[in-house]
Amino acid sequence: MKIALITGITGQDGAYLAELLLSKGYEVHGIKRRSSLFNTQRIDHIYEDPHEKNVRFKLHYGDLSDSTNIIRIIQEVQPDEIYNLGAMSHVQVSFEEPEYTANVDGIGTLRILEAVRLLGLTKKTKIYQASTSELYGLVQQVPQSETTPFYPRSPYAVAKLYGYWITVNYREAYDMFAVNGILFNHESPLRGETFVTRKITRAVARIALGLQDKVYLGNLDAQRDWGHAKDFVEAMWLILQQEVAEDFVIATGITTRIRDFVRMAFAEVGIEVDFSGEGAGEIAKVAKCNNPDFQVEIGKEVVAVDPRYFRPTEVELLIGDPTKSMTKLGWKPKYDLKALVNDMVTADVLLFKKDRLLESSGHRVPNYYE
Ligand code: NDP
Ligand code: GDR
Repeated sequence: MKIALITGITGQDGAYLAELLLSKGYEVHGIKRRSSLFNTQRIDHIYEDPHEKNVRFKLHYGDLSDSTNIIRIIQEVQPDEIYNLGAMSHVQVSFEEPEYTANVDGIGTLRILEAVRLLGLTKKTKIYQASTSELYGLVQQVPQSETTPFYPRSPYAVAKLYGYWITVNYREAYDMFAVNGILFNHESPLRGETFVTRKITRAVARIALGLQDKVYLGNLDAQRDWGHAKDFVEAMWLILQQEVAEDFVIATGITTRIRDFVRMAFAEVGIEVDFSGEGAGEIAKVAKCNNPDFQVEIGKEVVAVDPRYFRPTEVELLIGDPTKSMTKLGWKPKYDLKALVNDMVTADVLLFKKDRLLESSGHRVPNYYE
């Protein structure tokens, strides 16, 4: 039985990857942070009681800022594969926490690599580093591929740039199987609530159900190459199954503006929206409402731009070239953007029907305006 260790197992990708590896017969270990409240909602459905025998899913307390903790866990687990997904992963928040982000996302990667080296596991343990399309930053060329130069545009991206190069360096210096997956944006119903797609699908569900009036967003002109996280974790696994350690871009090859994602998400609940105005003055109003289940007034303003969500430096255009991953890995995404949006909106409508039920029976339902 292969043994995998996943950092960031409580995150979106960690949850899908853990599920995938368990289905392939792996013993899966994950590192979770101590938190004052339970933080395992995304993996509760695969949790196994540690008091039982033959448990294949095990969690360890840890943090990427703590070298001794990382060394001890890797020594105990003796993993065949490490997936380093743990990170302070929010680009805008990284402007507010630049040093912490550098420590966890940059030096955290070094801690994993160095632990494997110090423990003499360089020939046994393969390492996957969660690199990102944010490395491309300011557009140099499109579509972006494995050979496109990097120009990071946030403390997050700069920290990930260190993670990228230290992974390449350890591969070359110590002949380790250490590789980067340069993944473009990938989303799902498990996506964190403050990333733009999930913020939109949650708001669409809540507006349709009469729980919220409107949503405030930032730059609606940015373009992203969005895929489904379920497809993308499959690629992570494939990258570590190769004979040769190499870096891969994982993307769909199609890019879409934030504004069009908004349109698509509202369309899923039968609402058509019209945008007007420009920049910080842009809004969207309901033009049509074709779903008898959701009665939203025509002309109601449901989206407004708030400059607080503008970033000091923005990444305007991402569009990936997945040719290498499609040919060498045989990877092909199953979800297109329409299917992704449908999956997310459907899940959020279901989620917030629960809130509506609570509200109708007198419980206070909090507002979510992040
Ligand atoms: P999430 O934000 O959903 O999950 C991040 C995970 O990292 C969580 O489990 C979080 O724990 C954990 N974490 C945060 N800080 C630390 C720390 N100090 N020590 C240990 N663990 C920590 O991210 P995703 O699942 O979306 O992304 C996974 C990885 O892939 C990240 O590294 C991200 O930067 C990268 N990436 C993501 C892309 C995407 O589009 N999703 C695209 C390209 C790269 P907790 O739950 O306690 O907060
Ligand atoms: P990104 O994702 O920065 O690409 O990083 P995010 O969803 O946060 O932003 C995408 C684009 O949408 C614009 N935007 C807004 N973003 C947020 N969060 N909230 C808003 O209200 C809003 N309005 C407009 C942003 O300006 C941006 O242009 C994600 C993360 O998962 C990273 O960890 C990962 O590395 C990259 O994707 C690839």
